[in-house]
Amino acid sequence: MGKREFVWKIVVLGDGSVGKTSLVEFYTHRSFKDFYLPTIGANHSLKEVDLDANTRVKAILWDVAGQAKFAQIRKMFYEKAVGAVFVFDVTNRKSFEGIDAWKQDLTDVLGEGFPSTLIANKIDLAERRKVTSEEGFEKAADLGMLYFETSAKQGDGVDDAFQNLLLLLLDRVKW
Ligand code: G3D
Ligand code: MG
Repeated sequence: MGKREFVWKIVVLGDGSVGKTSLVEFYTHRSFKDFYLPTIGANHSLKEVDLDANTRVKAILWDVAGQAKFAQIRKMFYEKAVGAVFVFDVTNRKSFEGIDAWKQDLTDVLGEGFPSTLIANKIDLAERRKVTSEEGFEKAADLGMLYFETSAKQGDGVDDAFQNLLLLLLDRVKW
């Protein structure tokens, strides 16, 4: 059997400053920068992963700008995505409460049923935490998402979060 290769577009959504760019940067380049210019428009980064001996995935991660205020621009950004990563910051309750609206925004364009992951980021800031693991987990269950907790700064949980989404996507194409 020959090797098969998939190219998947995955969008990374969430409020400004929750760590979207940092997560993508860590996952694709193993680096963390303390200072980022706010994303303008969208960044996209490529990650190539062998999910099994016969399966290579090229994941193109689109990291939306928090300031993408225009529905028409967001729609272009979402088009042809096969999966989504929703991110909130555990020290910012408002970013957690905003997740439903991000999900709805994407659903309006893609329809229901796309595989997605909820990421609770910045767990290194434990003393400033405003959202519990239970709340995060419950939200993910309600919205039909996987759930992972990460620190893009320390790298904790980042690979797991993305890898499990890719495996879920692979499951979909098998059937
Ligand atoms: P965004 O792309 O969602 O807007 P960024 O978010 O990736 O630009 O990150 C926003 C800020 O949060 C950055 O700091 C970044 O360094 C910080 N950050 C991202 N992830 C983590 C994390 O896991 N832990 C901690 N402690 N900080 C994180 P600045 O200072 O540039 O605003
Ligand atoms: Mg950004």
